[in-house]
Amino acid sequence: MNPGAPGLLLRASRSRLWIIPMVVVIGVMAWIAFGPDPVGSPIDNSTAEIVSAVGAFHPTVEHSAPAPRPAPRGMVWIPGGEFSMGAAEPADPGDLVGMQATVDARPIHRVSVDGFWMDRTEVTNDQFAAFVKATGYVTVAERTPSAADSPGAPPELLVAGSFVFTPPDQPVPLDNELRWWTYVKGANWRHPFGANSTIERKGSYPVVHVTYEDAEAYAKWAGKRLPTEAEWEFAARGGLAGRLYPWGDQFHDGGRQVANSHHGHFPDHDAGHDGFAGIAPVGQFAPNGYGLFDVAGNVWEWVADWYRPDYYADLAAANDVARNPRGPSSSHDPGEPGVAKRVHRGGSFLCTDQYCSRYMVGTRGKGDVSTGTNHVGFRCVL
Ligand SMILES: [Ca+2]
Repeated sequence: MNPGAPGLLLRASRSRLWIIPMVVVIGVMAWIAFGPDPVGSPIDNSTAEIVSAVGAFHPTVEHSAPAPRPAPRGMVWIPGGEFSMGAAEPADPGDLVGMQATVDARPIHRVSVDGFWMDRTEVTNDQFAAFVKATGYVTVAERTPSAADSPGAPPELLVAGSFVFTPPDQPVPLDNELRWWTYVKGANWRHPFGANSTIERKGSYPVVHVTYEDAEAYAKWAGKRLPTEAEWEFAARGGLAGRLYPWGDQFHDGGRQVANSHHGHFPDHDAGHDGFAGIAPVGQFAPNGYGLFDVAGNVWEWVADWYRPDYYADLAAANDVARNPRGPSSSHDPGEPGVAKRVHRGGSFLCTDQYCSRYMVGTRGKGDVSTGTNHVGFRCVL
């Protein structure tokens, strides 16, 4: 999934929780998982060759057709158009944990998407509650994993729950995410920190602990769908081209707080300098050029594309301009082969330049489709 997000274990399905004791093995595997993608674009110490491998940004050219009417409630019109997709900065082969853009976001390539409506904010607890009330839907985290789905798992681990960020009380090495992620019995969208927690008076917070299946079910009920990765990035860039963030090139914009990220020392101390230690209600920071809130930080967002680190390279090789790309036909993460993953976008309240600066608009995350956490949510398009 995402650095600063639950890692290899969290990316592993809930059905494989029995590997929790394999901390040493997982630590080694996590190191592999966060290492340079073996299938990604080549990185060379020569500047010229780096530029060649990474590609270059060109201006965004929006479609000129006006927005259809009427506007759906809570959504904004994204005009679509042609843009440069991906991330260039920096080309650091020593970046092993995703502090910067990783090679799976390269090369920068030209993409065209049609216009669409997009939720202004991430789906909130109130919105998700309305869906559950209307349908009786039970999320994956609320279901007890079956022994059949979890071969070899000890019975005591076959309990409904989800992964919760649990900061250690002192600085820890960043080579093993199990130091700050814990599988908590009873954690789910209604109880983000476990059975004794609540979302009372948190109706405007983004819903979390949703798997891909949960997000899709909500979208279908709402008459919407999840965005493709290309739609998400076009929208998040807000009409700008080649900027590091949805608002420009500086994360700390003259002291103005721009997004909910992790301040202080990761993972043990979130100083909350942006006003929020942990998750924030939606819409607390300025929107981007298209009127979208929180496309950087707060919670990661599921998008529809399967994850492959080599997808951008394949797409660029086959198209001068890729039109409405929908992702690869199947998932493959060399760090965890065999685990079905979809792409996550936007970073979360745990992103920090000390560990995972994936609030950068062109960067990518990934997650096991059957795993939700308390920093992954979604928004819909139409
Ligand atoms: Ca924060």
